[in-house]
Amino acid sequence: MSLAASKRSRLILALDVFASRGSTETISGHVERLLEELGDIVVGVKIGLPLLLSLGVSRLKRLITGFGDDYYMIADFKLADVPHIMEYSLERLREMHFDGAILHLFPMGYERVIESFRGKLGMYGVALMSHEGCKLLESGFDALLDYALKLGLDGVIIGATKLKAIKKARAKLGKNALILSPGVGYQGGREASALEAGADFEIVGRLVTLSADPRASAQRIVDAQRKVLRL
Ligand code: NUP
Repeated sequence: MSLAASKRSRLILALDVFASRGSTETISGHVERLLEELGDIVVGVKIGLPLLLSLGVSRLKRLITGFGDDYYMIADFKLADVPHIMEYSLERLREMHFDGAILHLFPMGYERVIESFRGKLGMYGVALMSHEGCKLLESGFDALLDYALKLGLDGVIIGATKLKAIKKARAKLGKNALILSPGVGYQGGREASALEAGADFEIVGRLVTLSADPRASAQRIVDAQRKVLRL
C-alpha cells in the first residue's frame, strides 16, 4: 500500500508474455523494458505460468530480484493442493522473492499453511473469477468469502466484470482484506469501475502488454483510477 500511495496508482500489471513472442533473450529484454518504462505508475506485477514457462525459473528469479524494490511481485499460479504441497510451493515462491501469492480457496483445510506464512508472504484467495460460466465459484462465493475472512487472508480476487460481487465482498470484508480485480479491458471490465465498486487494485494485462504504447495505456488506466479515487 505504501507503493500505491507514493505512485498514486492502483494498477497491477499482469505480465503475461508468451514464449511465442520470440527467444528467451527477446522476451527477457521486452519484459525488462516494460518494467523500466512503467515503474512510476504501476504498483505491482502479477506473474503466472505464461511468463514462468517463457523465461524459466532462474531468469524469472533474476527479474523479480532486479525489480523487487519498484514493484510488489505477486505469483499467480492459483495454487490448489493438499496442505504439504501448498507449503512446499509457497516456500519456493518466497525463495524466488515474490511478495505475495494467489491461491484457490475451494480445497480448504489451509489454516496451518496460512498461519505459517503470515507476515512472510501476502496471501490472496480466489473468491470469484472474471470469466463467464464459473458456476461453481458463483454458487460458493459467500462460503469462499467467509473462508477468506476466517483465514485472515491479505486479500481476495474478484473479477472486475462482477461489480455486484465486489460490492457485496466489500460490505462483508470491511477493511479486513484487500480486493484485487482482474478483467479490465479485454475481458470487458471498464477502467476504474471495480475501484468504484469497492476494490482496492485492478489487475490488467493485455490492455497494457499488447498495446502499441504500453506507457500511454497504463497512464490512461491510472488517470481513470485517480479521478475515481481522488488519488
Ligand atoms: O478471475 C481471474 N481472472 C483473471 O483474468 C483471476 C485471474 N488471476 N486472472 C488473471 O488476470 C489472468 O490469469 C490474467 O493474468 C489476468 C488478466 O489478463 P487480461 O485479461 O487483463 O489480459
